[in-house]
Amino acid sequence: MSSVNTAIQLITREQAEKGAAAKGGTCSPALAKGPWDYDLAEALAGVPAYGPGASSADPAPASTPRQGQLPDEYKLASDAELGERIKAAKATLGDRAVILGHFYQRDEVIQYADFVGDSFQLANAALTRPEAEAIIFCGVHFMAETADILSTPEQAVILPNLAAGCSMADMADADSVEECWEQLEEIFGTEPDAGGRVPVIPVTYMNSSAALKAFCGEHGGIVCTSSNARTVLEWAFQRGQRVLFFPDQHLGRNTAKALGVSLDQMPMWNPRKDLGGNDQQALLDSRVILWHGFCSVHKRFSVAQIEKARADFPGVQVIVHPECPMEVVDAADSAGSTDFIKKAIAAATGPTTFAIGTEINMVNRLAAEYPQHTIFCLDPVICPCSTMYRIHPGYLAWVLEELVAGRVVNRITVDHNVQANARTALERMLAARP
Ligand code: CIZ
Repeated sequence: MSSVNTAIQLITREQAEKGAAAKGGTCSPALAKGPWDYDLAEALAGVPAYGPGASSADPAPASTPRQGQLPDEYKLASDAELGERIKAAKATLGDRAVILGHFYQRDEVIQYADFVGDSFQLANAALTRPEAEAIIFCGVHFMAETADILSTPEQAVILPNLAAGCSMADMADADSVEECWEQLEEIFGTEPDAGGRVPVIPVTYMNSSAALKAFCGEHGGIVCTSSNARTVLEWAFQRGQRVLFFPDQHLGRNTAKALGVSLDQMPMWNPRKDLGGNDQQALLDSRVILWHGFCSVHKRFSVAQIEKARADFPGVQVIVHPECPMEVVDAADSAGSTDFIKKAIAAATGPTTFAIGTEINMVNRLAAEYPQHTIFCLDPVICPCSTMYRIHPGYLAWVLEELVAGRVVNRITVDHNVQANARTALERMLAARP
């Protein structure tokens, strides 16, 4: 099977030649170009954007990091030349550098990764390489921050394209969460109830800035991943009367619903409105206050797609990610993290048809890895994660060759005080037991 990027190139070329007659579809023909076009466009316009792909319509905050211009030699090099340069630089650096590739990253980059996994698996994988001076994270900004928090101060974590952020993570910023917290304190006070449970426990998804992880560490809260969200919510309910969950409303809602929390006990907090757009009673009655954030890749999945998959492939197993809307999770056969999806496919004994609701690069890689099964993405339109897309082999070659020359570029460093509190929230997650 060809990579997602090759498929996009083909679709775009066919569309240019045959127009409407072309087969297949991508959400943006701009995905066929090099991401450096967007580095430049943003520099010229003076406003950041997430670029083509699923998050293209999400507004990027003004503070979003931007990537300077990649030297022309990397933009003009062929894939084969970039491959040779990456391999040569990697060989020269040896154990001094480790390359981490997220499941949602393009194949053209993943082929050079020493470890492939989810954000937390990758941060932990880096811990097995303490001799590495540089950790090159081919993922997005919050993942590189987590790796910096967990790695030693001597290790430099590098994000090959600084514009590789996460639109969901950006939907909850530290100022808005602080403001929300103050309003909640005014309503609930700060005193525990007779059972010793505090009014609110903040829980942040791994897909959030280090500042929000630190906020949780400082306020008795915790981090969760999509693999352990249930355990973490149980931990929080043992200690608090209610939870403030950010930034992903869908993971929060799907997990709380599975724990028996009713939908009317889950008001949504819109940071642009007073009291998040709620009346005081709704907040007093709440068990989980959901932040108004979402993933634009997972938002694309629908019940209609599941119905079509079931009609086209009787007996199909539908597995979706818990960042999908509740109706989609309810209609699927099962829901779970990227690791859950991978393990569910690995565990299938006989040839099985799987329709998967998560990012296309991961789905296509699973399809190539398990040819005995039929595996396809529920979304018929190829629309990868916009921010993962910002990492191209050209940027990987550049950061590696800079390291060979003794220069560290694109280092992600989390402030010392932020690190300490964020680590507290991560350690609580590691210690949490169901
Ligand atoms: O934690 C991750 O890497 C993400 C983005 C999702 C997941 O389910 O692994």
